[in-house]
Amino acid sequence: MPSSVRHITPKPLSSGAGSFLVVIAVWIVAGLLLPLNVAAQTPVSNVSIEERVSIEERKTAEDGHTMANSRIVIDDFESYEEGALPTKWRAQRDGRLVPLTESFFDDRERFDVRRERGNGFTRAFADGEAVHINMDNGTDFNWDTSSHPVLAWDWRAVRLPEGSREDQEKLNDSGAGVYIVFSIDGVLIKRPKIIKYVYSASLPVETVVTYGKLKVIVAASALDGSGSWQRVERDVVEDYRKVFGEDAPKRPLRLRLWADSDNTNTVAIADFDNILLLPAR
Ligand SMILES: [Ca+2]
Ligand SMILES: [Ca+2]
Repeated sequence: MPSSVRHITPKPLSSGAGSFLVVIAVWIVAGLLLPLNVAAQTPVSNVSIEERVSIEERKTAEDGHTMANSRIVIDDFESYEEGALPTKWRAQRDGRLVPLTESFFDDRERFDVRRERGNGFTRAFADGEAVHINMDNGTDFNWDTSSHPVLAWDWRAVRLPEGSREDQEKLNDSGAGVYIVFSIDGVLIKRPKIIKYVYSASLPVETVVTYGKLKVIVAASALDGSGSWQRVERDVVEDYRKVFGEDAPKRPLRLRLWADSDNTNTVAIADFDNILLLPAR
């Protein structure tokens, strides 16, 4: 800024010459500042609206691309203290999900978080009971089967319900289950379409058992052993087409981890970890 501007001394407004000098000073200062303002805005105003839209579109496309190509961790059970309840998940009451609290559990049914060699996981325990924890798609996690058709998880059958068989209603218990509610159809009578992946005590892997719109798919079997961790990856879009004969909904409604031993009145203990959504293979 030229030094002449700084040295202007305002005079009382009552003086005609003073008023004139003030007007001149304001005019000079405004004239000098205006280019500074314009300069300060230049980086923004030089980018046209079209260019800005194009930058935003590119950014969004890149984000979408990254999302579509990366795995989504629903829960790896690392964020909880040992012995805590896995509270990212919720209990179901009257069909709705509500916060998971101790009031849902007792000495015959429980889900809690354990640690082994530093790794956190959740353990389901059911003594003559059925127990589950749930997440709703869109609220608790975000699942689009068109970008992420594969649901993966690790599980370990510590104790499977003795004598259970998913293909006989009276013996229908599964020591471990991963259950997806895809849709609920019907106005008066609600009919959910469900796939329940189970760790069966008795049936071979890939067995499918139908209970109306509930399809049970054996994803692991005690026939192949139990007691150690197993990784399961299921293309649910492919499985859905196989069991329902149609395209899977893009947005399943609910995900559930499950253990039951109520029909055989025995004990089931199962561990779950690394619940993931994977992009198309
Ligand atoms: Ca873990
Ligand atoms: Ca049962």
